[in-house]
Amino acid sequence: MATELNNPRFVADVERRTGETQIRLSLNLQGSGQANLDFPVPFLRHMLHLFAVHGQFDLTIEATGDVDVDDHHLVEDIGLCMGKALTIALGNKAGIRRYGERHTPMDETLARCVLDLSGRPAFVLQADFTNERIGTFPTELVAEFFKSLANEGRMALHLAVLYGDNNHHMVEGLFKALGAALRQAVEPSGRGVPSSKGVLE
Ligand SMILES: [Mn+2]
Repeated sequence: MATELNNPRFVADVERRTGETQIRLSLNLQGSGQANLDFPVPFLRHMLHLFAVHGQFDLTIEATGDVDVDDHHLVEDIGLCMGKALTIALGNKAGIRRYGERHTPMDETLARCVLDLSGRPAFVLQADFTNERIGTFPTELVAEFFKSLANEGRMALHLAVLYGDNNHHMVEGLFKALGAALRQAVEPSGRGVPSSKGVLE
C-alpha cells in the first residue's frame, strides 16, 4: 500500500487515547535538548531526559495511564507514540543519513546502539540485567519500551550492553547511546532518499 510521504519536517505532534493510557507528545529532531516530561513513571522520565539531551532533541510528553495496575501499558504506549512521532517527522527521509551508531560509557558500563531508519522494524537487545526492578521500575519494561519504539519508528534497532555491573547504569547507557545514534541518523546528508530502492517505507 503506497502512502504519500512528505519531505522531512523534523517535528511531529502525536495524540493517543485508549482505555489504558492518554498521551500527548511533541518531538523536534532539530531541537536543543529540552525535555518537558509529565507522566507518572519517574525512571522513564529520567531516561527520556537523557535521551533528549544526548540527542539534542526537544521532547514534550504529557501522559496519564493505569499505572495503578502496572507501569507496563504507559511505558509501552509512550514508546509507540515516540516511534509514531519519529515516522511522521521524517516523512520520506530524503536528505538524512539514515544510519546511526554510538558507544556510550556510563562509569563501569559500556552500551552500544546501532540503528537503521530502514522502514522495516527489527529489534535486538543484548543485556544481562541482574535486578528485577530499578527503583520501582520493572526492568523487563526496558525491552518493551525499545520494542515499541522500533516497531512504530520503523527502524532496525540494535542495542547491547557490552559489559557493566550496575543495572541503572546499563539502562542509562542504552538511552544515551540511542539519543546520540538517532541524532546522527537524522542529520542532513545529500539530497535524495538514502536507499538504492529510492524509497524507505
Ligand atoms: Mn541516573
